Amino acid sequence: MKEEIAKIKENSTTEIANCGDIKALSDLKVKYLGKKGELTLVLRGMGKLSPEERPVIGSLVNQVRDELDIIIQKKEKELKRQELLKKLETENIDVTEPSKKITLGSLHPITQIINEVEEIFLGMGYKIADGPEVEKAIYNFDKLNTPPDHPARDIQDTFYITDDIVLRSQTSPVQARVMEEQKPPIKIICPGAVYRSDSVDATHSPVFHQIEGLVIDKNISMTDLKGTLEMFAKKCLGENTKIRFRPHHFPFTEPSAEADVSCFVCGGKGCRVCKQEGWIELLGCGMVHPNVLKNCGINPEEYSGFAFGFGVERIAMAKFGIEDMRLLFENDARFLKQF
Ligand code: 2NM
Repeated sequence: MKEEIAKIKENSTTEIANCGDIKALSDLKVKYLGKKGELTLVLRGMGKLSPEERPVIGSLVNQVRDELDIIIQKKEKELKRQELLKKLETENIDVTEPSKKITLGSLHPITQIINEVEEIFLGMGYKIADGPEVEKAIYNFDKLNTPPDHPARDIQDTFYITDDIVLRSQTSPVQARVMEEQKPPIKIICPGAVYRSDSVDATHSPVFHQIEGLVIDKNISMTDLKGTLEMFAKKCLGENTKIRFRPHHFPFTEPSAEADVSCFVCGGKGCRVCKQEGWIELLGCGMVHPNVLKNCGINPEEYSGFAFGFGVERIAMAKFGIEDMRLLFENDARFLKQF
């Protein structure tokens, strides 16, 4: 049996020494030291030995096992080192080679304006609300005091999904939903995409973006509206900006107005951006119509409020000096990266 063990030791030592890769080495480990390995089999055969021989052979096997373990570990280290050296030789990197250019994107001008307006109103204590773009006609129109015979509801002007579901033509349905769900005081702005059946040209697109605002509380008056919008205009367009209000009509507000701001390019003298007017139309606004409050579950005897809305594309075009709205939707990176 001693010879058998010596043979195993000799063979395994040679095989390990000649072994060329990690996988083969691990196979050898199993072959000699594994559960069914050659050394283990020797131990199993010890039953045949005399009681005197057993401990002698047992300790010899253990000694060989320990030796093999050490040889294998050494070999493993050596093979790993060789592998690394080979890698370093074949996979070397030329650190002086010019790298691929990483181009960093930028926020779309529309997103930039929305973010900026959100910051201004968050600073005045407003919350941001949103809602579905595919909306019930009742929220888009009826609750907002826009009756079935109103021209805005014509299929020429609005995209209908079914008779009573539309692509929202304004973000005010979000405000109607908030009025129904929450008790005043309410101070929100609603940014988002809206849809109108318009043909594409330099100033129109069937999808564009709006930001609408709504404030409802006790004793809200037109002075709150004017002060808020003046503050907003100054923060958005510069501290020297002046604002003026002209009477207008909207179905959901009474009284209603449009607001112009002094041209932020020429300061009011007249230039290309304001088309020599000195003023630029900024937004529509008004005191929320009592019917709208009633339709949304708010008592107009107890509460009043103001609302306003504007198109984000128009503001972006004026602010960035973009003359054709289509450029904002074509998403040509060469155009967009200028802003
Ligand atoms: C505008 C102009 C004037 C408006 C009204 C409402 C609501 F929900 F309270 F009735 N939301 N937004 C409003 C008022 C929007 O956009 C030009």
